[in-house]
Amino acid sequence: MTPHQQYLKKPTLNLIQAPVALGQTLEGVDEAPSILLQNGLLDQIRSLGWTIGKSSEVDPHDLKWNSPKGSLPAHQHGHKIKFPNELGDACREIAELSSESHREGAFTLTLGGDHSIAIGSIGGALLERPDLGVIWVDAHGDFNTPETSPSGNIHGMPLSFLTGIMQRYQIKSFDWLKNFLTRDQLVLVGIRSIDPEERTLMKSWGVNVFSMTEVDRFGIGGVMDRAFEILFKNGKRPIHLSYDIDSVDPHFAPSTGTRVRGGLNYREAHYIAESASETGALVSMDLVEINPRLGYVDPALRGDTNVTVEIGLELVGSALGKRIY
Ligand SMILES: [Mn+2]
Repeated sequence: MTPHQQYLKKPTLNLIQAPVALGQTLEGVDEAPSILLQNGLLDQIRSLGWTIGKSSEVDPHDLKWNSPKGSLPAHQHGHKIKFPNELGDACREIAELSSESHREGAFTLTLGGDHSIAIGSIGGALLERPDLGVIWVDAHGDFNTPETSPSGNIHGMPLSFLTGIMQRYQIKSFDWLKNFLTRDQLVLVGIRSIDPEERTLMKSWGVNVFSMTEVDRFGIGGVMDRAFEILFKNGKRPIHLSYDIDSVDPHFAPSTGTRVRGGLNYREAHYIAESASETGALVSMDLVEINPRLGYVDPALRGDTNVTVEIGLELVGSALGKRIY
């Protein structure tokens, strides 16, 4: 069986490894791409009928906290934002690979790293596909700005970059971002932790949020039906799935940096990826925030790493066409 998604020119998948950790403060999230590969990611993708095209790795050289550029946490405009220069450069590199892959008409899979990498993968995709719809699966809002963020960590800000809200801070290292998401291009699913001022910003921008409360109320099927109603309101469009593993309940995905209880259960997590694939419009995916190191520190937690890597691999499989029946 050959996989078919209507906006792709061929059943080929290009892989972007983005071992980026500077968007947050815990070591290890940069190790996820290689661990996913060691655990059979490519064989699984091939077994679903895809051909592996180009595999690229973003240079992790400058992406450590003691980076040779010596960029200490940068505080711009009197507000908090950490490592904007390093992350702007890394995301530009990811964006170039992503836009090239979208132009080629292949499926684009980007492995983080922390969620800051989505500024690159989606920002690059938007250069080729300005009408891209995005399903953002997350425990958090990811809508912070240097003014609303308690930490200054960019992994909590990617949607402010991608919606253009961040333009007013004139962060030069991100000036390659050209196209931005509008309200009807973005839905958030699985949300359960939002910073107070971030919430105000999200409400004023008018983002479509399906929090865990809506998952309880409508079931995950009802939530995804409503999500696609919004994204396809004016007809079909290509879809990107940005999957933060912290959306999944820590019981099923413990090895991640910012765990929040009350998340997606195992089947809900899969249904999101399956339903995105079933639209026939899925063109790209991010898988981010798996931190294998959080399972290494304590040998007793070794099993945590294994189950988290495993569910990450399975979610990619579901997005690429794996079905129960
Ligand atoms: Mn996130």
